[in-house]
Amino acid sequence: MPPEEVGGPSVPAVPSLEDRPAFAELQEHFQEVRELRLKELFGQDPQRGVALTAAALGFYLDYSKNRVTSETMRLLVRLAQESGLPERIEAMFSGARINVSEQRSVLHVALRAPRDAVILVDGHNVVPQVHQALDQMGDFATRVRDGRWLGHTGKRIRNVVNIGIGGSDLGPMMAYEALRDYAKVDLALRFVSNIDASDFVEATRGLDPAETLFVVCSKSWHTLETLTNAETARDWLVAGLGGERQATARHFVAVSTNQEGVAEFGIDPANMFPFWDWVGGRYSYDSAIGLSLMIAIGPERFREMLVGFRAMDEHFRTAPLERNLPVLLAVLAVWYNNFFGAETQAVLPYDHYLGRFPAYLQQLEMESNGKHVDLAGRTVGYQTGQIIWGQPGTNGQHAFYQLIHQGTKLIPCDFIGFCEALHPLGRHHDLLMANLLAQTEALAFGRTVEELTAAGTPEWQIPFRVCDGNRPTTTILIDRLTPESLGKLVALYEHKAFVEGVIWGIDSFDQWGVELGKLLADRITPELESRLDPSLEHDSSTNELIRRYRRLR
Ligand code: G6Q
Repeated sequence: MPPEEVGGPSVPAVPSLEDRPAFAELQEHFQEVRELRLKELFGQDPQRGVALTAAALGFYLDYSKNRVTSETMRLLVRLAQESGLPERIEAMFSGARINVSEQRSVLHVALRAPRDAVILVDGHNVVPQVHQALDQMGDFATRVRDGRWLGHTGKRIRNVVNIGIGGSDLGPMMAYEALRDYAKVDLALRFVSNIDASDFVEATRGLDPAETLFVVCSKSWHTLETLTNAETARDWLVAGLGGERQATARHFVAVSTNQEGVAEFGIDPANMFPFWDWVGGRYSYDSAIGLSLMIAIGPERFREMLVGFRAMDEHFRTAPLERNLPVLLAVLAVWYNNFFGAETQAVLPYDHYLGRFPAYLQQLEMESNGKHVDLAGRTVGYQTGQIIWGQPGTNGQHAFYQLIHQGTKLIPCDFIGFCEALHPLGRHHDLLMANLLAQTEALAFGRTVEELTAAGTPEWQIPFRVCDGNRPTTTILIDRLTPESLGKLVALYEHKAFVEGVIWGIDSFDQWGVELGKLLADRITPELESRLDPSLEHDSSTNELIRRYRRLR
């Protein structure tokens, strides 16, 4: 048992993963089912495709094409139960400091709580400040959209450039792409994140500074990339507006928890939008970090998105574990990760607007659950964290699906599709969805020697063309891509990552590895920039690379 105290908040007294009774049962059960084939499972139970499904909030989750039986699901849900999941869900929703290594509450759910909800952090209800910030954002976004907020020279704002990185970039960018069809057409939204100047140059290429608003997003206001890009943006703007430094007042707003830092940079605190240390960066795009998105889609649509988030929060908090969508996705992930030894999972949205969704999930899952110690700080003896990757269908089919169909690796896939088309042009949507369905069918059932022979395939070619099948997939069918359904979808995966973390017994809400990366470059930068040859004390490889770069820069 982990100790009750880790020098900070208490950690739940739950046995380590491998010591939970359901884990041992699952290990035995795995030996019985590992060789089972989906074809047989479907053959034995003609209702399987109806039985192994769950539906809620307009989402239909079909997990029947996974290498599981009802017994597997029962044991996996029991494992979640034995991990203390119900208590941990309550702990998160009620503001307990479940981010143990940073001793913080984890309250992205408060960002979408209704106005009259009460969520206490240190005895203080945080919901009113959430709504105050939303109102402030709504007021500002409306003024930019309807032209009451003008640039320094009196021109209307036509371009919004979001400057931020990681959690302060991926969320708003993904959601803007996802909801582009709902965005104001005469307002362009662009994103700058990389320290590489090419990013800034391309994002601002062709823009008129007099019509451009920069939204600088940084929770800490200490992030090298964001502050460097913000300074470059300020220089670009001042130069473009005839050197008038005071011009920045109408062209820069900030989103941060660090008021002092923002003021020091020269942004009027009146143009600063707050969020709080109980919101993790990768869980923050429904806070003020979504300001640029709100400017693009409008406050009403943004609130619809929050309604979607909230509906999934409620579902997650109240639905029985065996019908709880985030729980089902999470236990399946644990099944493949910890029993089949799968290292990666593909997420394949069949919607072009969700092009950035896999990249967004990559951070959500990999930063949350890429951890090697449990809540008590002890090294874990099992795999955590999945590698998430993917591309929207059908493009991926013509690229990497080959390896999923016929390669040697097991890659469970989530297929995400929408029943109603946003653009009902010709046959496009039916063709798109036919591809989604066909892929899940092909991955599950493959193509056998007999089928190939019957189709007249030359015998010598058959081994190359056989598709084994038995490749697991989960299909998520959603009515339509709207702000509300996007909110539900994101919350679904947020809570999935949380459940996995609870089962693995890790802190899904810190990111010390990212912090280390932030420190390291600070030491090398002066060595690259120094006019005199610096004395280098790195390893021989790093020393030589620095010397070569200095010679050629
Ligand atoms: C997210 C991470 C990380 C963070 C960025 C930007 O959960 O903490 O991706 O969002 O490093 O940090 P700032 O918002 O503080 O600039």
